[in-house]
Amino acid sequence: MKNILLEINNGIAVVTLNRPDQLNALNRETISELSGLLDELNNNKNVRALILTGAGEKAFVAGADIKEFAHFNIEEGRALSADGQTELFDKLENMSKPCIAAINGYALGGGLELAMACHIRVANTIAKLGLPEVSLGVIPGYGGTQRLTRLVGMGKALEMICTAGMIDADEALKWGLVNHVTTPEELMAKATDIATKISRQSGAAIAQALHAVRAAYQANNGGFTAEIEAFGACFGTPDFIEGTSAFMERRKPDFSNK
Ligand code: DAK
Repeated sequence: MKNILLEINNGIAVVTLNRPDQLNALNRETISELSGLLDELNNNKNVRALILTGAGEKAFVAGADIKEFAHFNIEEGRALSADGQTELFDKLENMSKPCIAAINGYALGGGLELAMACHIRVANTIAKLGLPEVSLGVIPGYGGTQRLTRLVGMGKALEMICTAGMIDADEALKWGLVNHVTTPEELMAKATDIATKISRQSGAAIAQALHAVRAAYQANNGGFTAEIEAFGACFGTPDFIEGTSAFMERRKPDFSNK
């Protein structure tokens, strides 16, 4: 794998997204590598729990790779959102082993969506979490509108999504978006501690527990389809072209609101 590091110790797989010079932004290649790795780890009987984290000091994952998707049209946007959701984000949520996001810095856009598809989240004190997609003329397209709403409720979800703002780790703890906050030095130890406790329990029972808890939300899964359609529609707007161009040109966007 080019963009992912893997270490397995005592039944715990530590998966590190490794594009630190791009703040571990998720490009197609990384999504595809991670998708294949999840299949392998889910089938590996020696692995009992996973920890996902980002390489470097600054970021967990700073989002989907804006440079890669800036030129997509409506159809490509819609298709990619649908593929990404099934290929990676749903797959992660549907794993039969608990996945812990160790959020070691920015978790933005697709990065926060990745953390929210994990089952448990631990953040360090420098973490910043947000869904800034509307600042680019697009909306969260990897399940973020659904998973954030489930985790923190509609009011807080709409505030985060519509302001494109970021919150720090302590605020995320108050919102219920993360389970624990640690110092940067203690982050992996805390995640490992949780994973170790998991690894001492019955794996068969844990797989069933994951299945049962997920079922609490499956009665009304139509929101994911609505998100894909709305996400695709954004790719045809002048605001999307302006938002992504402004990011790449390192300037503030001047939206026409069309
Ligand atoms: N994509 C691509 N490159 C990124 C990136 C991103 N999301 N975030 C950072 N980088 C790159 C920067 O361009 C820069 O690269 P070079 O210019 O050095 O080559 C490098 O990482 C370091 O970033 P900065 O120089 O900007 O570092 P700062 O400390 O000054 O700022 C920052 C850190 C996190 C505040 C800033 O980098 C930032 O605002 N990044 C963008 C955050 C963002 O808006 N993320 C949300 C992206 S939207 C999709 C489905 C879903 C989505 C997209 C598509 N499809 C189905 C197609 C979801 C969309 C998103 O995630």
